[in-house]
Amino acid sequence: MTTNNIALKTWVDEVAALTTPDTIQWCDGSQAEYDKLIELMVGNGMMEALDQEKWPGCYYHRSDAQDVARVEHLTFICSNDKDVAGPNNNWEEPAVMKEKLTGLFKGCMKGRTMYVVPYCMGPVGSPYSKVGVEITDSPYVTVNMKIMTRMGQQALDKLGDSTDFVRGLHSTGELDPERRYICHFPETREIWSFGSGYGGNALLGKKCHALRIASAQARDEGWLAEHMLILGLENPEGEVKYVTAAFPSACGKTNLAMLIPPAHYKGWKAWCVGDDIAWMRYGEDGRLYAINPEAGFFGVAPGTSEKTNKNALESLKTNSIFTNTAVSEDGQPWWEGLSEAPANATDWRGNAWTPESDTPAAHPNSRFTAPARQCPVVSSKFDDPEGVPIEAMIFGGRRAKTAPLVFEAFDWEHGVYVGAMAASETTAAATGAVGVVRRDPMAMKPFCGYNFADYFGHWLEMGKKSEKAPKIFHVNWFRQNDKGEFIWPGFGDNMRVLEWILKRCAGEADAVETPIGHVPAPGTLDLEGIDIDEVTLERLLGVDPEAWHTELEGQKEFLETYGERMPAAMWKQFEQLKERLTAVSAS
Ligand code: GTP
Ligand code: SPV
Ligand code: MN
Repeated sequence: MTTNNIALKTWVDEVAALTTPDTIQWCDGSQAEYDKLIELMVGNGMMEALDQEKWPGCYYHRSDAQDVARVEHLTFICSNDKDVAGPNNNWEEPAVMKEKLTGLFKGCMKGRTMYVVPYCMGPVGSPYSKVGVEITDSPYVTVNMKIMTRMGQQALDKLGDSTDFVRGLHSTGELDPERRYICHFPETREIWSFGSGYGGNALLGKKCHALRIASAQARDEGWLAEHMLILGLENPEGEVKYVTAAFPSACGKTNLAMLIPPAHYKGWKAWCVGDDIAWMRYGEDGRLYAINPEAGFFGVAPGTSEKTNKNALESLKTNSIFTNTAVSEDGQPWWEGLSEAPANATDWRGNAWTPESDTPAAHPNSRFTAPARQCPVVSSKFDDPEGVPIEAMIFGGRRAKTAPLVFEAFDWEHGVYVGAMAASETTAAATGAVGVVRRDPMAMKPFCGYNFADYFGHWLEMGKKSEKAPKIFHVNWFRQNDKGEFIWPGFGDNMRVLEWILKRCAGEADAVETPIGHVPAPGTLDLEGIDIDEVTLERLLGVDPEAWHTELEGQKEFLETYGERMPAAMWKQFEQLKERLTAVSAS
């Protein structure tokens, strides 16, 4: 590992002086280094080797039972001005937060190794990629970073002697939830994370850098950093069109990103560019291009099966890390929904488990970390420095009622409003209550590094930059009947909705205008081979004015929270929606 970067070396020295580790290890990102770290962790019990014949290169980690998800109430955006962080974020003055954190970090790596982990978000050769360095005392974090990012020497080479890198400081501390903070300093492009070893709290390249810091940087530089999958759809003629989709955590991005089209879609192929984050900017041709800043998947395990997501299962068969799933007595990872339950297993807490146990074997937010390159349908453009051109952007969420299966926004400005008003039932990806409907604008509620009012303003500006901006849609796979059952088959069958979306982009499908947007005209949504009766279809595509009037009240309340800062265009969209809804109610 070599670098002459003075700024980096100086910072590493400063951090070492503060945290006093026993040793410092600069990570080169090599396989040998990775293997040694795994060996170290298998030796000290942090990792367990899975059955190496069936799961070559796969290992298991059980995190602290109090440390199994992102902690939104302990996540802070410490911009200089509170209003810049906005009502959507927890805020503290940078100097005050740094003083508090300095106290926590002081001497925290005593007896530990400090790993210096340089990483590149995005293809190393892309001018749109960004370098970061995470300093961490967790070997688990270090090996995960190797899968999730382009890590090590390649990132240092890209950085050269530039001072332009995100500085991420991480320590697991004592894993005490009372002494846990995930803090971002957007102006100085710094992240300080203390007291957690889990996922989005600790793998700083992901949500902390690629979304919270990057969204603020994107605002300054005129691009977009979004919580979106990137998917290519190839038609039988071999033409590939790309879409992005923003759904909240655990609402179907990984699944949609590698979907398998239904049997009768002969000659159609779906290609995965990314499953969680998209960085987008306009190309010289005026089209919006997306790159995936990540190199791996940190996917939700429960529900992942041959039937729902075969490509994810193929991706995670080798060289993967399983966190908080269950492990069968013969060393197989297992989770609810994967297959028939093993007769005897150890659950995510480390307790003996059998199918008769009345608690889940895997934590609902248990995850796999798998290299994206192992995905059977990884896009040939995965490493393309220019990224892929986007036809359509899709917003969505988990809504039992109100939101129809799909609708198209009238134009960009309306589309921004639709994305901004997205709401979803909460999931196990963050600590707190599950199943409560909350507003999650553009699936960015936990990840926007600045004031949502300014963020919507930035989105509105992005639409004005080009005539060729993508079309905007909204989907909902999670509509339920009165018995609480999903009425849309979902998963691979979501292809049907994607095809309608692509047809709309090409001007090839009819739609019916409703107060909230355009829904598929009768007969334009391909329902061949699935059992959807008229009543169900009506429920799927229906827009209930009464439910939407209630929804309007929630939207108004939300807009008001942002006071004067909320762009006038958003209020205009609100008024227009209200008028359209009132008109249908009166008729
Ligand atoms: P994060 O990694 O947290 O950002 O989540 P994600 O958006 O990638 O969600 P993921 O694809 O992992 O799906 C989460 C859960 O939703 C899994 O249990 C899936 O089985 C389930 N799911 C995904 N797609 C569908 C669908 O179309 N219909 C239904 N009913 N469930 C789905
Ligand atoms: C999410 O919660 O949206 C995730 C998982 O993708 S984590 O990396 O923990 O944020
Ligand atoms: Mn996510």
